[in-house]
Amino acid sequence: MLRNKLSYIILLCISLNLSAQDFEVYPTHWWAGMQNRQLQLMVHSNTDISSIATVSYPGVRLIRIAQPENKHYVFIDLEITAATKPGSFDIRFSDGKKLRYQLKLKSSVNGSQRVQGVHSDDFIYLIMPDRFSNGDPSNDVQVDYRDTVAERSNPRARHGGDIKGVQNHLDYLKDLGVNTIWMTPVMENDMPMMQEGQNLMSGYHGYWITNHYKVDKRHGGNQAYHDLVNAAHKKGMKIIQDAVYNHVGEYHHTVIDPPMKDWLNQWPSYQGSNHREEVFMDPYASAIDKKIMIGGWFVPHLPDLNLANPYVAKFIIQSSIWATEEFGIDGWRVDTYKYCDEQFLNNINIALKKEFPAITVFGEAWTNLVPEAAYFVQNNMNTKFKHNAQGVTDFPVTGAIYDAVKQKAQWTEGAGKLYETLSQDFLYKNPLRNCIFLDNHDMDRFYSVAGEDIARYKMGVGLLLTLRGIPQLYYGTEILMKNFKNPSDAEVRKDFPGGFAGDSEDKFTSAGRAALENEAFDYTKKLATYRRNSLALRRGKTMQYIPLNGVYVYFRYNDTQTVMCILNSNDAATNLNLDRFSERIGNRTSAKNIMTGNSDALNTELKLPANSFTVLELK
Ligand SMILES: [Ca+2]
Ligand SMILES: [Ca+2]
Repeated sequence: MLRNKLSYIILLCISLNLSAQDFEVYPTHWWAGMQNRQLQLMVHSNTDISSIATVSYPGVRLIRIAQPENKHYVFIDLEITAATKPGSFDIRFSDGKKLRYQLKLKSSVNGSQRVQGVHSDDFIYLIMPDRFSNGDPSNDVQVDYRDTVAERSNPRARHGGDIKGVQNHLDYLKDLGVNTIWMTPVMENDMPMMQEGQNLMSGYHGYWITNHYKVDKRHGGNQAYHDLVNAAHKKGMKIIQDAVYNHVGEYHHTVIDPPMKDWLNQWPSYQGSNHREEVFMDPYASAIDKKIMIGGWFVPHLPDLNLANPYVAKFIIQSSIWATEEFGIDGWRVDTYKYCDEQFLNNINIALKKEFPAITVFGEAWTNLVPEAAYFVQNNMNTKFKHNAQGVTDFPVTGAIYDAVKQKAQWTEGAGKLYETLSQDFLYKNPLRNCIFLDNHDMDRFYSVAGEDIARYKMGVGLLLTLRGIPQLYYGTEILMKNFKNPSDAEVRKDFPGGFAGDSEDKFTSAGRAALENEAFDYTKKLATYRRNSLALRRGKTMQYIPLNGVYVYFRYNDTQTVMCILNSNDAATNLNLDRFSERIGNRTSAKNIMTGNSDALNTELKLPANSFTVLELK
């Protein structure tokens, strides 16, 4: 009797296993009409899957089925011809199981109303959604996730901010002069809180991705992301998605049940990356150092993807194409760029560009040296490997801005450093495609770097909005949020005051801001607004002059507009003789000060306030 009952239960389980719900398939759906006719499906089940299958749908051809060591998986290569119509079809396996798959209609407005690319015309605002604004308190805790802590008093836990909170403040951002939003990764991070040093830390920052096809439910899920992207596009704004190709969270589904032995970069015992980008361009580098740079893990709980494995590469490439088409995002920022297999990086950029000709990509390559930053983008250097990314996060310029703001301009100190750094731009194919910034979620906040000195803060913001490149502001910098990363990153990732119910202050409104905060906000807004209407600042050429007597001068100009930018790093007011700049001033006789609005005749001398940044449009 007992035996019969058991076999009944087993039979029931088997019949349940025959249902389609037992499969997970990645990409979760696809589109008819894609440029690349090939699609590789990764099908996963909790039981073994047959490696024999058939597909019957007009225009869809099954090219190949491959089964890796782990029989829970098959990889199915399909060809989807140009004539294929949107619809659904079954993939039928020889053991009777079947899988329903959907081809949707591809958007016809990519490149115009969505997937537009992000350029030097734009002004990016970087947001950590968990810390910006809580638009939906009901999603703060998800009981089916591994981390159910939402606790604003804990700097290392989730605080409950979400995508709806970002959408609620689009008008605030637009008013500030921002037109592009980059959020730290929004995809699912279903990880428990992890031990980092002495503390338990959550994946509130988003960089521990566990599913590339689901937006984290605490951020509002896929629907909230759709809503934000669509609302932003309606307001003429753009969205950058933050990608992580290098690693996944330890509870990613392909780590819990790996498709094959070499899905991850494996070592006999734990091997961390050496974090030394020199290994790529160093003529004296050893092979083992390079192998450890690429194949070593970022930290122990972030398994390193073997991007040289064609199945892994395809999985990541298709997930990036999927997110671009599904949500209509306008550009990508790629985390930990320099830790990835180099050929993979070029391949994914080519694949994205083929599908979305207007898409733009900039990678995070944290280095203080221009040749190293230039190495990871299209450049003019004679290197063995040529990268094809359009832009890079321009850390060398950030470091030079810090010097220019904090020190008096000398030979290589202060603005001398900035002058020297920009002189290296000949290494880039197009430095205007670099993302330039004063701070980000991994750095000390700029107002603290500037010594909490509003004059030096304005010098920094002035440089940010007038130098070549795509300027990026970190949330809260416009309202003087401050702190060093001491004792941890959490200090520079505090909640935006007013973003959460019950906040005692609301700094999204001028009434809620202190006078000095309004001064900072208004300064940023005024210059951003001017920049938005100035082709010379957005796309113009640059001419810089050797810093002299503590004053650094550069021009941004095109055929119709000349903007003169002057950084005075002296602690006293300074007179600047203009004779030296006649090459660029030419026959222009008046100057409009962008910040004061005053227009004056251009005399032979300018009076510069102490520690100041002056922007003049010459007529
Ligand atoms: Ca929430
Ligand atoms: Ca790696």
